[in-house]
Amino acid sequence: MLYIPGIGYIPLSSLGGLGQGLNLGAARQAQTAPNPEGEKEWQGFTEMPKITQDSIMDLFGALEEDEKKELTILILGKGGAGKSSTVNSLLNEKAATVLPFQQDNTRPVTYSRRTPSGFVLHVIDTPSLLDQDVVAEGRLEAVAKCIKDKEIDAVLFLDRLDEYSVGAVDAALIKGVTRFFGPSIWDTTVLCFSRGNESSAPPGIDFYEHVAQRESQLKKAIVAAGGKSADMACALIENSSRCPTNVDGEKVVSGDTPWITDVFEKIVELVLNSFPYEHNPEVAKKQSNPNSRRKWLIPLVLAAQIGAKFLLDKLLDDDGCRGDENGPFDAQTVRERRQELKEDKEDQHRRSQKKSSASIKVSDDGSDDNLGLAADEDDDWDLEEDEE
Ligand SMILES: Nc1nc2c(ncn2[C@@H]2O[C@H](COP(=O)(O)OP(=O)(O)OP(=O)(O)O)[C@@H](O)[C@H]2O)c(=O)[nH]1
Ligand SMILES: [Mg+2]
Repeated sequence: MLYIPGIGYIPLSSLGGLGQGLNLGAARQAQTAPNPEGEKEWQGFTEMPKITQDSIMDLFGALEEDEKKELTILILGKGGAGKSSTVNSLLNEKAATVLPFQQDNTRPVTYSRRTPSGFVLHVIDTPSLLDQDVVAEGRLEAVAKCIKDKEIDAVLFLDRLDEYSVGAVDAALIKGVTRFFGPSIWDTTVLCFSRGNESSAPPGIDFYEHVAQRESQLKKAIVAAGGKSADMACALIENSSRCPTNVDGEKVVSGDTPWITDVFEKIVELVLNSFPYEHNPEVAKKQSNPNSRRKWLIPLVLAAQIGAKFLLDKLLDDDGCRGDENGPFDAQTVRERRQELKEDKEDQHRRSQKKSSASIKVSDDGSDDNLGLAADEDDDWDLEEDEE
């Protein structure tokens, strides 16, 4: 080990041999590189069961027919949800670091790029977005930086199937994601449950009932945070090496679903039917502010209400001129009634004009202090309401 002030201890092996000269800038960069480009051949693909390879190639072929030559997948979820393990399972490689006993929140966003037969697959693994149960703004920023100017075709939002409810921490995470990325991020999301094997259901509860329950809880939390979840697909994942396999060697969940193909299928279906997500902080801020959403509708609704009231008043008045509970009036009575109604209205109008000019006179004099004070108090009240 070599100690370099400002950098710390560096293993000699990482310096590539002392004879090659010490490039300290490069050594520092190697230690802190936030986003190593993980571009390489997709070795793990050739080691997948043949039937999985064929299915994935068919799915990528469907995207290519739709003129899409790249697929970018972003993985989000709380610490320990199984994000990195899922990246490794989907790529069938050890691309992301998995820590068995602790959450490593210091690890940056990990970016993997694979190029199977000319198609480009990008997978972005993220650290937990929570720090001690509180949404970590810095990590949200780090993810935003990594996906800047990128089209995200699908987000996999991961949670654990062996948990039984959406707790306050999960709700805070969902709210944080919605606030930071905007509610539209959920339009590009597939909900995924890791530990998707049958033993993850609580004792005595049917497995499928448990899955439906977990799915509905999470979707409710997404809707409560301002997102949409009606069409959101849901997939089960089992990253454990003990995951059962079918006769073709594919890992299966819920009886006989080869889950890797299933996840890719749901991703591709989503991509073919929706627009990719692009992070724009301004748009996200606007979308997630409930006060600014649909504000433009307020004057239209008010105008419609006033118009409807005016029409209804007119219809009711005219109805009273045309008849009563004993039946319709003759033409002469209708004319007389309408004339009476017109005179009544003119009279009312004159009276209200007189009243308002009289009240202006009183406040101009300043002779009635109480009246002036009450008006001031009313004004203050109006102002507070406006500010709200
Ligand atoms: N049995 C089982 N264990 C899993 C599964 N997915 C992940 N694990 C285990 O859960 C632990 C955490 O998994 P990770 O993949 O590191 O989780 P993560 O979401 O990346 O966690 P952070 O990076 O800390 O946010 C590891 O011990 C994994 O082996 C799964 O589907 N089944
Ligand atoms: Mg991880």
